[in-house]
Amino acid sequence: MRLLRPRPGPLRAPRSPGPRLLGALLLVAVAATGCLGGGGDAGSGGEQSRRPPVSSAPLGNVVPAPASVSPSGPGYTLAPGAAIRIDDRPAVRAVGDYLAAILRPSTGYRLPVTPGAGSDGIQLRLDPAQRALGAEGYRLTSSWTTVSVVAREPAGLFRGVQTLRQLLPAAVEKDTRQTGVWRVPGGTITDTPRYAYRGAMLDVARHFFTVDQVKRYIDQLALYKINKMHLHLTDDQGWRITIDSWPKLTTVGGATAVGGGKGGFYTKAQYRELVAYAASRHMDVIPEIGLPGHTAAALAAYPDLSCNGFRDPVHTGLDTGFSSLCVGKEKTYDFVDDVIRELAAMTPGEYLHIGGDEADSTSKKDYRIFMDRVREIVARHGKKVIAWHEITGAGADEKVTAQYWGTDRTEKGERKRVAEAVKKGTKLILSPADRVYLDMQYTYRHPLGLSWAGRIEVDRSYDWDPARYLEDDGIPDEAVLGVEAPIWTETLVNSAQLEQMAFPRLLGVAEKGWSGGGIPWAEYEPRLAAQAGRMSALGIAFHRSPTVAWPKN
Ligand code: TNX
Repeated sequence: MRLLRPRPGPLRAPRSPGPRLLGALLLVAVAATGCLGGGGDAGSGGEQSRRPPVSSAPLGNVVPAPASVSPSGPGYTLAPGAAIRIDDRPAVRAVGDYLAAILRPSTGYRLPVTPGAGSDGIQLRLDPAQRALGAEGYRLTSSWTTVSVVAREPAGLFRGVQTLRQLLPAAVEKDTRQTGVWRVPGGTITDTPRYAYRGAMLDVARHFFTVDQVKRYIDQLALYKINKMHLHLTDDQGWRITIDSWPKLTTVGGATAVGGGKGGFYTKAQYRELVAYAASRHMDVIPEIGLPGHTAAALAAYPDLSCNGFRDPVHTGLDTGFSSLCVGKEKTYDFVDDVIRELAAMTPGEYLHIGGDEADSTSKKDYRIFMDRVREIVARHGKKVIAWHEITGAGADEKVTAQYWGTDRTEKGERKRVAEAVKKGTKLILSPADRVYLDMQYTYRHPLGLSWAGRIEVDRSYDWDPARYLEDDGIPDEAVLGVEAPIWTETLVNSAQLEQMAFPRLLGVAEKGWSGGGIPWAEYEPRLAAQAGRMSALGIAFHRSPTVAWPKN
C-alpha cells in the first residue's frame, strides 16, 4: 500500500470541476483505501515474467487520468477463444487489428477480428448518437461477459483502446508469450480530452532519426493519447526533407549533423510513410521548416539565399541565432513558396509550422516583412500557420497559432506581446521550456541534455496548469489550444537516449493535455509509478526519478 504523499502540487480545481474532478477524487479515495499503487500494477517487466500477472490495475489507474471512472463488479477476463468484435467499417477494423497486434504475441490467443454483433469478447463500436463523446472521447465498459469501447469517431475508439491496454497487466505489452490472467477491472470509464491539441515535437535536424526510430516514438506517444507529432525538419545543422525543386537542400544541407557526424534526410516517400503511420495512430504530422533564422544548412546549399552570398559550410556547432534568409531578395520568396508548396502537398494535416524563433540576425523590421509574406504563402497553399511565439511580435492574429516556449523567467514585455496577439485571436500551444522541454537535464548529474531552461525533475515538470499558466498576463484558458512537449536533439543521438529524456516526463505533459492541470502531483505520482512495468515491458529505459516511488523489482 502506498500512502506516500510527496510535496503536494498546487491544489487547483480545474476550470469546470465536473466529472474529471470526480474521477480524480475517486482515485484519491481509492488510494486512501489502499488499492492504488503498490498493490496495483504488478511492477516491472522482470517481475511480470517471474510470476503470472493475475491482478491488473484498479479501474482508472491509467495515464492520462480519465474524466470519469465508476468501478463495479469483478470485470472481464480475456478468454483464449475470445474475439475482437467490430463494426464492419475499415476504420474500426484498423483499430481492431491494431489492438489484436498488441494482444496476440503476449497472450498467445488467436483473437480474430470479427465483424458483427455478439455478446462476448472485446467489442469496438461506433455510435454517432453519442455526441458528448466528441471527436476523441470514448466509453469503456468492462463486465463479466465483455469489455466494450464505444465512441463517436474512430479516433475515440483508438484512444479508448489505449485505456484498455493500460487496464490489462503490463506484461501484455511484451512481444513474447506470457502466462497470465488477462483481467480488465470492472466498471465504466467515460472519457474526453481537455485540450484538442496534445503534441510532441522531435528535432530530427540536430541529429537525424530514421523512419523506424520515429515510428517507435510515435507508438510510444500513442499509448498516452498524444495526437500531434511535430517534426522539426530543418535547422542550422541539417535539412532533412526532400524538396524536388531545390535538391541540394538535402544532398548538401542534409549531409551532416551536430558534431559533424553523419546526417540523413527523408525522401518524399519516407515522409509520406511517416505521415501514414502517424495517421494509423490517429496522429497528425505537423512539419516544421525553420524560417527565417535556423537556416544555415539551407544557406550552405544555396548561398544566394543569404544577403552576403558567401558559401559557408553546414553548421555543426550548438549556437543559434546567427543565420538568416535574405529578406530583401525576391529569390527568398520563390524558395519559400516552393518549399511550402511541396510540403503542403505531402501533408494532409491542417498545420504547417514555420519556426520564426531566435531570428537574431534579422532586423525587427525585416522579420515582420518576412513573416507577413510567409503567412500569406502558407495560406495560399491551404494550410494554417503555427510559429514559435516570437511571431506575436510581428502582427499575429486569429490566423496564427503561436507556440509559447517561455519560462518562469520570461520577461513581462515578451508575455505582453503574446497577450496582445491573443486579444487579436491568436491561439496558443503551451510548451513552457522549464516544464516540458524534454531535452533539459533532470539534474546536474544527468549525462544527457542541456540546461539553459533549468534542470527539470519529474515533479517540477508536472507542476503547472495550462489553464492558468499565463492568467496573470491576461491570457485566458480559452486561448489555449493545447500543450506540446518538444525534444531537441543537440545531445541525443539514438532512441535509448531520446526515451531516457522523454520518459517519464512525457506522461505528465500528456496528462496536462488530456486531463487538464487540476490534478495534484500526490494523486498523479502513484499512477505514474504504476506505469513502470508497462514502460519496461515496452523496452523503454525511462529515468527512474527519485521524485517517484517506483515499485521495487
Ligand atoms: C531553444 S525553443 C530553441 C532550439 C534549441 C533548444 C534547446 C526554440 C524555439 N529554439 O533551437 O534546440 O532551445 O533546448
